Amino acid sequence: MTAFANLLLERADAVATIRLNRPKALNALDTATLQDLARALRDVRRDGDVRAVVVTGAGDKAFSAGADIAAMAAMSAVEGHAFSRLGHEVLGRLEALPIPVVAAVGGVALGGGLELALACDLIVAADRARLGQPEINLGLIPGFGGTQRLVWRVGVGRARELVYLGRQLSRPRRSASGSSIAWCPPSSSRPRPRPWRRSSPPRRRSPDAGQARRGGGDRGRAGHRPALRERGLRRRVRQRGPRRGLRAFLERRTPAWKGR
Ligand code: DAK
Repeated sequence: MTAFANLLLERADAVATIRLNRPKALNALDTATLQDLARALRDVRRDGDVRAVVVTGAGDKAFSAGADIAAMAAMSAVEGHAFSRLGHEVLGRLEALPIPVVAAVGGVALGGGLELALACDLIVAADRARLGQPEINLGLIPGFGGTQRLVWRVGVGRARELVYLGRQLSRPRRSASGSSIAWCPPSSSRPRPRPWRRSSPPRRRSPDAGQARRGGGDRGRAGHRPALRERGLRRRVRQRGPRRGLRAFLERRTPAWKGR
């Protein structure tokens, strides 16, 4: 096992588990955590024996509650832009791994936390998990490529509900076929991150599977890289709305919005 400051990297058999390890802050993503994630991904890429990756969060409550609100509240516009850039870059590297990646979501996956899960190939969610993009409540928009990846994953209508209205996804009462999220049955408190059968673990499969998937499976969206809309993002971080929202969260009160 490798222990980074805010993250653990474990290897069992041919599966590498990347565990965000800031449970007291609900595994919120700050610059140091994103940098740790980049380091862990570099190690995974160098390890030729890894056939699958599981990304998860420490503790029972959260996969990740998103970008670190306290850290963002203290950022200048330039720092905010660099933070967003780093998030894009690291999630892009995760998405580009030539092996299947599973997000095992045991609690909340909100904001940047859901964006992290969306950069994984599969999302396996515990019964009590909640997934959403609540940035709108903070005067922000998803800043790590979620606006694009969410549309690819759940369709444009559902994505708009999540992003514009801040709605959250929880386990549907009836299992909907074709759902892009695998919900675990009510009896299971933790997600079973291994969607493969015991008789057919990743080591038993051709390593080409991941390569094939990268080459063919996602061809429909080739050329549609998540846009880091620099001017738009820079404008957002300079505006007062986000500041108001971020501060209100930290002070545990409802933000008083002004203007449109
Ligand atoms: N960041 C930092 N700390 C967080 C956090 C977060 N996102 N979420 C929770 N925490 C901390 C809390 O402050 C609290 O810390 P202490 O007070 O104990 O020190 C601790 O985690 C436990 O949280 P709660 O006491 O609130 O726990 P509850 O069970 O009552 O509530 C909750 C759990 C997940 C419902 C609640 O914590 C919550 O609503 N959290 C915020 C979720 C959220 O809004 N996520 C979105 C974050 S914004 C951009 C760049 C990036 C982004 C956007 C734009 N640009 C540059 C343009 C990304 C944005 C986001 O992801």
